[in-house]
Amino acid sequence: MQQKIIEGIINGDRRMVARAISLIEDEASEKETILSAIFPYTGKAYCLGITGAPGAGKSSLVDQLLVLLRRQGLRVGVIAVDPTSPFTGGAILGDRIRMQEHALDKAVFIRSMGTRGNLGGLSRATKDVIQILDAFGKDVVIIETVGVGQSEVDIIKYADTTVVVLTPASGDSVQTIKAGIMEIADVFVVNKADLPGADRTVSEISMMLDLGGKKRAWRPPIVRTITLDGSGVGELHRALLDHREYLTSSGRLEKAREDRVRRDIVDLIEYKVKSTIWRQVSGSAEFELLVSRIMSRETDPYAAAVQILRSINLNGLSP
Ligand SMILES: Nc1nc2c(ncn2[C@@H]2O[C@H](COP(=O)(O)OP(=O)(O)OP(=O)(O)O)[C@@H](O)[C@H]2O)c(=O)[nH]1
Ligand SMILES: [Mg+2]
Repeated sequence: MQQKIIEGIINGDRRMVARAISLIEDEASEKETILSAIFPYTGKAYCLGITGAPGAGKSSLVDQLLVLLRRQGLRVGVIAVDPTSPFTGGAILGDRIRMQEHALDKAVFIRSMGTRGNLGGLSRATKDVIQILDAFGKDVVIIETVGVGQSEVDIIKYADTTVVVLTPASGDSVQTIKAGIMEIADVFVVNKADLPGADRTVSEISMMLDLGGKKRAWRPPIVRTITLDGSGVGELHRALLDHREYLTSSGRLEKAREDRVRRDIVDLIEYKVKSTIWRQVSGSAEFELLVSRIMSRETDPYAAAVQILRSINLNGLSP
């Protein structure tokens, strides 16, 4: 079966891609064999991250970008990640409906993912799905994620280019928007520019970029868009191409991807160690005894952690 899935992915079989993604979501043990086997076929896809507040217009923008990317003849994968919603079996309805016309287009693959609170986390799963879509032959993989906290900042770290979508309507002054989100932007979009206050939002972002006065090799452009009539989407597309060109010609793309490999290995080691330890410890009699002894102040968490570590067997780390 694994072999069938692996060959399916490489040969462009959508059903096998969907199967592999389900295995990743289930944290099935087969997933590692599959990811290892397809790895030689990865590294070609360009990864685009789109984040912003709920309802900022991310899906509408992706929808319109898809049209331009398809016109370039590119094959595109879209992963809509919602860290705030539980896993729903592969569908965030709104995204489904809006991107429907592309669903008929065989060169476009759209999939939604929600959180499952598992050890590997949504970030790990997203990374794995990007790999699958890469090996599947997608030229561009777009990750859409709601910008609300740390988790989606982690997700977006897999993107080569990150777009942060803001709106005038949100009433958020730019200063109040989480610093973490502002820092990851390679391109800013002020969407819903048909609504009042767009100019102010643009100038607030611009002022923020000038703060600190440090000279940037890349100053994130600020693009206004109205997805209702598509205005500004062409400009956004050009800004994305410019950023990609900047990354490629400066050698930063290669460097960033190398850094990602480093982080990825560390993450995987941590994940394996953590899950192995947790499988042995969680709910064990020793663990529970230590909890009650800590409660009665016979021992303390520091001593308990050391005691548990001594009894852990890390040989034969589980996947
Ligand atoms: N006025 C106006 N409304 C827009 C514009 N773009 C999107 N909207 C509306 O904003 C709402 C949210 O759009 P989505 O594209 O679903 O936004 P999103 O950021 O993907 O939303 P979530 O995935 O739920 O976080 C929809 O009702 C859109 O019709 C725009 O340019 N102007
Ligand atoms: Mg959306």
